[in-house]
Amino acid sequence: MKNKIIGLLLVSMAGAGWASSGVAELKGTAPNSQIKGTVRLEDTPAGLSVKAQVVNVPPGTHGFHIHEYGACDDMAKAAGGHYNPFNMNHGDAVKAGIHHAHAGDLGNVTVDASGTGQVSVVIPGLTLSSGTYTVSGRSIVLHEKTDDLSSQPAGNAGNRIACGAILVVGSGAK
Ligand SMILES: [Cu+2]
Ligand SMILES: [Zn+2]
Repeated sequence: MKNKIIGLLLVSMAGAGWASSGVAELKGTAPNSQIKGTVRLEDTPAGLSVKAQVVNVPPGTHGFHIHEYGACDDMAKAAGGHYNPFNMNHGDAVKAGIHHAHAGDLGNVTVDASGTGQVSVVIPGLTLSSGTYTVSGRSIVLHEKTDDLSSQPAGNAGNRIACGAILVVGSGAK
């Protein structure tokens, strides 16, 4: 009986895939920056869930993307461009999907008068670390200005004010 239950458990885990979770700790890119943030990433049946909380950010809307490389040196220029596995134009991956925008085009984070902001999006077709279009080892970048979701090549969002590499912190059945 016990073996049968374990067998069923293994079968159901294999069917669901190995859900995994990750985090990117955002840090301000300027030497004296107080900007901080935490981005939690999780594989869900609907796609990659990305939930961010930021503090000490100037009020307003700020472009928010997955960039290609997990490096934040040189004011986050080391992060490269927006993650773009399908060679698309810049846009809105949340609304249009990863086949009609850069896959890393997560939109904007709205920051209130206290300097705090949060955003929660799900991107179908991306995963944290299993499959083809994975984001672990890439980075999350917060920008100075609003991403207009249409200007090329990056939404006219200005400088990269915070950045953090995406790390896998947990995996397995939940
Ligand atoms: Cu960006
Ligand atoms: Zn883009």
